Amino acid sequence: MKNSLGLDASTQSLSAVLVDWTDGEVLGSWSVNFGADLPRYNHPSGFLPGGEAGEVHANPLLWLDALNLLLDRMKEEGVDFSSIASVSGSGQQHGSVYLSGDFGQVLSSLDETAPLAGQIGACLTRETSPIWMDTSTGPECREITDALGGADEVRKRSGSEAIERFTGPQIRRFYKTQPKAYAETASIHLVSSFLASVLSGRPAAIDYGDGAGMNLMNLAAGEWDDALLTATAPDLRAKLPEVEPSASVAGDISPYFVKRYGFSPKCQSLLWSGDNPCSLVGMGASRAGKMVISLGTSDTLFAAMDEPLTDPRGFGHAFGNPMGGFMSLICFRNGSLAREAIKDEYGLSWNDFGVDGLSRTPVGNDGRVIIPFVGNEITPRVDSTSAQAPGWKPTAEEWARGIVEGQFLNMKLHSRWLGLDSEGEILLTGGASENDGIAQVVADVFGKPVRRLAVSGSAGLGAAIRAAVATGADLAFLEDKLSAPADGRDLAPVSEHVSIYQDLEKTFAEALSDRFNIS
Ligand code: ADP
Ligand code: XUL
Repeated sequence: MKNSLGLDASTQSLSAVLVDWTDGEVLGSWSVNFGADLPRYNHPSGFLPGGEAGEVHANPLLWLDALNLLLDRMKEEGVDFSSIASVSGSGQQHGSVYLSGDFGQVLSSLDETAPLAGQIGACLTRETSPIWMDTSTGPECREITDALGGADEVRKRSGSEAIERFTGPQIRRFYKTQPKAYAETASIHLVSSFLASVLSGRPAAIDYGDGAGMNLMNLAAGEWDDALLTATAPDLRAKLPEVEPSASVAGDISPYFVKRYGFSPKCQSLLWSGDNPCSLVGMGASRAGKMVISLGTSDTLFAAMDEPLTDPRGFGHAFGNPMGGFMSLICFRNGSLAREAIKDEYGLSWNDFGVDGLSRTPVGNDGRVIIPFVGNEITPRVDSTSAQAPGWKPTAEEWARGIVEGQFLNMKLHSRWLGLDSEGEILLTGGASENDGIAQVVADVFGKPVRRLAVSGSAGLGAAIRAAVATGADLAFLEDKLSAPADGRDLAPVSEHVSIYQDLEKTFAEALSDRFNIS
């Protein structure tokens, strides 16, 4: 057995990448899109539309049906599951799944002739899962902060201030709004540990990478933090899985997958981690010194760190690095979905955001900026219902340029605390990184060369690499082979554009401050 499988349960899709770790080759990749492939769930962008008061939820049964569908498709294509020595995964961060005391028993006696959702569904004590886009927990964040004696204390312990989308505040809101269902909940999993449990046939631990995105783990100790647990909800310790290093094996793969798909009973099922921590590994950036920007549903910027540096302004985070040490993470909620909203509203295509499309407008839109928050933003934390072009009526083409420029000016402004200015280059990944026009704006705004990898799907790849390393493969060899930049796809910053954006950063900061009274 010389292969490892990486699964990526992201916001909009579930993907798989199969890697041969002796040769360092990708053997294939597969994907199920939640909106297009499972329309009966009515999750066109991976979550239930129409949530109120900032709520954004998804149905966890969708993720289980997607897992069956993905593996069914791979089987139909003749994938030899018995060649897989180890499997791990990457989950969208912060989302939580609420389960009854039957979960363990149900997992250990799954009937391989039936889909997972029908069997595990009976264990849910909360029908839907709040996901990372949920901004409904402002009051709960304030309560947790007050109980700890201030934002600095929460940040010192957990690596982040109390954050709306983080799991702890979400759990508190559930406890406050549905106390009976909370009391009936025996265990609370992250998306990552929920799916790791399903694959292992027993409840799995939460790893340091994803566990740090809960406002419940003490980052320095790598353990649940009693003061944070107490401030969040009663009896919470008993409802949480253990927290363990990311490289831990959860167990042999569940007999369900052995019998239904032909996995070897010896296949090792590893803990999963969050999508950003896995992407750090997949991008070959798990050692300090490389900065990654991911343009997925959210836009994120992250880098490995030896020490857990925290953001004094409270927007960025310190998480566990799955390969040891820590990582920084800044997340922008208005990522791909904001670009898509502008594309749809102004009748544009992705080509209009490409090199040719953007060449129809001057770099920097003649010194004018767009505030790119189509919906609520988390970095900075502002409520907004539409993007803004202060004092100006942009054309459709100016909107395309302005939204992208605004997004990366905002990203640059809010990543200064990391002190990464001297880092040599940016590693770019995620769906929108394929677009050369958008990637060039990244290079020009940051004034750094941009490199993209030959393999797409860095989170799934990172999960496959983590699984391979846990069964003896060499990390440096795999990074060298699998996380190699694609030939001819590097982009250099254009110096005239760099100086335009240096000036525009100030204009953008002023526009933000005028509109929202923040810097
Ligand atoms: P996630 O992993 O968060 O589910 P992906 O990294 O797969 O997301 O990125 C999906 C997004 O990529 C889509 O929502 C879409 O907006 C964006 N995308 C895909 N192709 C392009 C393109 N050519 N130009 C810009 N954005 C694109
Ligand atoms: C990170 C975050 C998102 C999700 C979904 O803090 O909220 O990036 O992990 O990708």
